[in-house]
Amino acid sequence: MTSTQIEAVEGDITTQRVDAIVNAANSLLLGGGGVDGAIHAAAGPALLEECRALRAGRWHDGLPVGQAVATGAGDLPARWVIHTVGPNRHRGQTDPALLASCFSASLAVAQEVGARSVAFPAVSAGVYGWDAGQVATIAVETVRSWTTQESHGIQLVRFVLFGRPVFEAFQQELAD
Ligand code: AR6
Repeated sequence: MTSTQIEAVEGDITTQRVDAIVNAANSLLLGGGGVDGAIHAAAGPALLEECRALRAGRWHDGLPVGQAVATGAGDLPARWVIHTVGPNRHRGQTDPALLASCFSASLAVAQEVGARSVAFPAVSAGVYGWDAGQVATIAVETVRSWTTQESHGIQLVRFVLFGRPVFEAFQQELAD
């Protein structure tokens, strides 16, 4: 089994030179605000086209919370975008297992497509209203446990955080 480096950086996920970046999408998969908007803006129309195709096919009714699906990455330096839908606290989605599932399902998809390096944003820590510290705890625990229990070829998981407080929450969690 590959041993995985897990790290946190402060920055913009759209510029990351990794195989796959994870998008904190919504179930409709057609773009939105936050990191989703930034990824679609940087990737260009090819990404939206692929997302529309997913909605026309398997994910006709939308991607459920906690699941993940890959597309190409359009104009981004990454090769794949892995879309996941975080739980929305404003809709009463407060189960930590749903958020953990976003990270484990995204890693499983990364493994399926053959990505060796994956960047994650702080899924659900923005519009969906989760506390950044709680997201950091769940994200780091889930990635650590998935990468030590599953058979995979993922060498690097990088959390890419927007803003100092979120970055520090992840740094602290990784130091424990
Ligand atoms: N790079 C890295 N992180 C970013 C970037 C970026 N370019 N831009 C924002 N963030 P959010 P959610 C951070 O709201 O809470 C969208 O409209 C942001 O500061 O993007 O899962 C979707 O379409 C925060 O720390 O995602 C959904 O409707 C983190 O990314 C909904 O928002 C997540 O914030 C999803 O909400």
